[in-house]
Amino acid sequence: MLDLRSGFGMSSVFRPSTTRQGTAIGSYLAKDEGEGFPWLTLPLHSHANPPKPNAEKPTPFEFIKHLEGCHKGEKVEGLQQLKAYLEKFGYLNYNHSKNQNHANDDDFDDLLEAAVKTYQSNYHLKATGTLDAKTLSNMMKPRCGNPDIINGTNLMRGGKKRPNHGHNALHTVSHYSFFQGNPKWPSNQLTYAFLPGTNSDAQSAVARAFDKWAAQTHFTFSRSQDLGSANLTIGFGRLDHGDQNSFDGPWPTGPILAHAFSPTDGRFHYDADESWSVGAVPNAFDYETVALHEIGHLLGLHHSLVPQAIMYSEIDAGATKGLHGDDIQGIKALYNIA
Ligand SMILES: [Ca+2]
Ligand SMILES: [Zn+2]
Ligand SMILES: [Zn+2]
Repeated sequence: MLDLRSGFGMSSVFRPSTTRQGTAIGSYLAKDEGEGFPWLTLPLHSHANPPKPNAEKPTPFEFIKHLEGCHKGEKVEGLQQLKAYLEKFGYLNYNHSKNQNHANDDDFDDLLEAAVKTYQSNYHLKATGTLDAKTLSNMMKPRCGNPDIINGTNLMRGGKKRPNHGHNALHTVSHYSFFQGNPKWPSNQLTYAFLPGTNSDAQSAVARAFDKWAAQTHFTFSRSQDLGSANLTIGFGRLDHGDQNSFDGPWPTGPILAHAFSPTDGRFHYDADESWSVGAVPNAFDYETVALHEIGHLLGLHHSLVPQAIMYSEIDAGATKGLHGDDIQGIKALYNIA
């Protein structure tokens, strides 16, 4: 396990496999209330019933295969894992519902249908509530581990009201978002440091990503050797790495690539199990592209609805991406920069 800097008051004890809303990656939530995201550590075989953690090698979203065409009223093996997926990213929360007992079963109920519709809206898919092929394939895409919805607030706001007009109609519209409560940094001079074991390719890429954000904002970022005092810390983690937001092994089995905490927490972790690259390399993920996204979180941006924005939650393999007008508008709005 990665040796994270000390002094967070974090616990890495095993958490039971209950999920709840409020697992959002945000300083005020993750430190005190966050619980592990258990679904990704479970075997995803749809035939594993009941699931036996670590009993089998996970396969890439095996449960997805059984779900195409599923809709409300059906009971299909694998829906339980789908619920866990949607719960992890904030779309579903049975805890405050009278249907609480449906959290761990394969019933396609009203709550699940509503969650699927919201997910479809956020990703510019037809909001039918039915698990069509496009919806399922979108769920298999590599993405950031931060949830899209925190405590029931759809951070990718506007998604519900936005019909799918195709890609061209969207790129001029701003759809950036902030963390709940709009947390931000009181200082514009931030320091960053790397956790032990961070390779030089990653360090260089992260430095370039900081330069790109600095060029578009009022921030300056300077490298520090002192992990204890740095505002921002960057490193790698694998599976449960002590911050109660476990990674999930390599894509495509584990679609989460990285995550970062909201201001003023400052932590940004790459999933050590992924294939990383400098630049666009097939089936690998570009350090700098992912760093640009996660630094956006460190500064206070949440996910954007604009697919071209760096703050869009999905990050393609074998591709690079830069800052987009939507990202710049977002950071300027958060910090009131003219
Ligand atoms: Ca992963
Ligand atoms: Zn993200
Ligand atoms: Zn982490």
